[in-house]
Amino acid sequence: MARPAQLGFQDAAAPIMEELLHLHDHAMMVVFLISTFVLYIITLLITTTLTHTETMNAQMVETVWTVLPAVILILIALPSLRILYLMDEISTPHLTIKAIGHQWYWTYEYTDYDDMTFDAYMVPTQALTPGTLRLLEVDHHTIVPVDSPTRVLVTAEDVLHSWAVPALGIKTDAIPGRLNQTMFTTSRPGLFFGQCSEICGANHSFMPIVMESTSLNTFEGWSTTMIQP
Ligand SMILES: [Cu+2]
Repeated sequence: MARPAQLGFQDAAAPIMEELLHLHDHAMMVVFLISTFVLYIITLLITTTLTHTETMNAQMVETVWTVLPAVILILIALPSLRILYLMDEISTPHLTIKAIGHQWYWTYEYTDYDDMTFDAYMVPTQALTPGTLRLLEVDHHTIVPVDSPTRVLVTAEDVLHSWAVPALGIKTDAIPGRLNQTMFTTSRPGLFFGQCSEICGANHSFMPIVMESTSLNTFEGWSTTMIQP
């Protein structure tokens, strides 16, 4: 989860998120290099008396300052495209969850089971128990087995919402009449918090998402209690 005054990303809980963190660090290195270089040039310009102000031709340096930025852009674009296609890949999921956005709660359907569906409402502040998180806790966690490829089908029933869990590297629009598909595999057990990420109305801030990654045994025990008679 996010900490107060946090500057970077949350720790990755899925392989795709680790890839995204690497891309971010890679891009930031390029940014720092360019910024340092530009700062150096600016310092030179304001501390040096300029000479050769009549120069009209500089073929060599013009070639370099055209080609070099292009190469740098390609060095950022290629790893980015690689992750884009990795995120798009839906490989034989072990489990499918349908997340439906409502004003203002999420409904989850485990479509591999008959009649396994529940609503997840935020726990109001006055009903919180010690150790739970204000504005992030929900009454029903969405539980998945750890290390299992899980597919999420995201849609909405009323207005636009967005199903987002930063630690898993997921943000998918929930659109009425459309079924968006995304995929994640949790790499460790834990609670991963997210929030609706598309302004959807008065209680947009109060429809959080809690993904709980547990062992397969715990998941199976929980799923039998959740199936409606
Ligand atoms: Cu929403």
